[in-house]
Amino acid sequence: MTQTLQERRSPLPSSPDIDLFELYRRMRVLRRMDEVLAELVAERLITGPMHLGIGQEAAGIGATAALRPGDMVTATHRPHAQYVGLGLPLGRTFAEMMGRVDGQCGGRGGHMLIADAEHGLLAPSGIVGHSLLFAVGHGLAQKRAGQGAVTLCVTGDGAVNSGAFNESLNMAALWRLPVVVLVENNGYGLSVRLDRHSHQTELYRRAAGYGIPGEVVDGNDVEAVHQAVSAAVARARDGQGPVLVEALTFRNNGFSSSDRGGYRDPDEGAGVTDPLELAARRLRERGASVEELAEIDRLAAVEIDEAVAFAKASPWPDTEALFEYAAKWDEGARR
Ligand SMILES: Cc1ncc(C[n+]2csc(CCOP(=O)(O)OP(=O)(O)O)c2C)c(N)n1
Ligand SMILES: [Mg+2]
Repeated sequence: MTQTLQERRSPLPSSPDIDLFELYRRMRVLRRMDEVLAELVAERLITGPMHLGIGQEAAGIGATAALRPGDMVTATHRPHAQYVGLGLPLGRTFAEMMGRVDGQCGGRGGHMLIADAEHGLLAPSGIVGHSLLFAVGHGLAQKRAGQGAVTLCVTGDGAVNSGAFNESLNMAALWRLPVVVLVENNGYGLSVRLDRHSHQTELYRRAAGYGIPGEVVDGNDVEAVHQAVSAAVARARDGQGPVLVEALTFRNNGFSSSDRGGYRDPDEGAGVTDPLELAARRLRERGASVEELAEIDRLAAVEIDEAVAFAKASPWPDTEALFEYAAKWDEGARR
């Protein structure tokens, strides 16, 4: 078992027949990543806002595991599950978050704006709802290319009342684009509770308005998410158009590192299923030993430690080069 886990240390490409062990391993790596990121923010080795996904691991990990190489993902300001799920090299990812030169974007993107075309992650955006606009573009290109590739568009409950959400879903449906929209419904858009910004709180029902299938799934159950998104992806790949999947989950943390709190009941999270505990319990019921699970945890911690060490050793970008780069973009924008 240990041998197998060692082999699994570097993230595998996504595969439709992935097992719960691998899904659990990815969630463990992601949880550890976010825990360590909170420490790096406290140490001011990372500055700027930080959006963690502790408690929401199952949605992003289950969904990305339904993809295959050549597929595309558009993410939000809370994208770490996509980074881990798509198998981004985490040393470079931490370097990016710490503003170092070895980051995927040379340290210019920060934690939420990592683009990594090789791993199927393009056009990140911190603008709420924009992941849908990009997904329509990718989906149209994929449909024209005719290779059967699919775009997974991750968005949050906070985006559902944006114009972009409505316009994109309408176009995706009209053109039968190979797009799967995953709404990570964690009950809050920033500090606003879902029932205060949306009269219809069962978000999957909106699919009916676009004439596409809509499904709701337990977003804390990684296997349930994986299954639902796999079925939606298969349908999209088959040319039958978009599907809206709502994953019900819970945001354990504040909105970001700058959250001042005071807008929710401290007991709200009581009794909410922890996705990692659920998966571990299920693995135990299926015969995994305590030691095997502990080994997954240990290896996840080692993987993150190594990624952080890589990032800390990475140099800062050259200041002159940063100015030159910014000036080049300014010039492009003026043209
Ligand atoms: C168009 C736009 N409006 C407002 C914001 C500020 N903003 C950033 S994230 C966010 C809430 C997003 O909520 P949700 O989509 O549910 O994602 P979550 O933070 O819950 O993961 C808001 C209002 C923004 N980035 N873009
Ligand atoms: Mg939300």
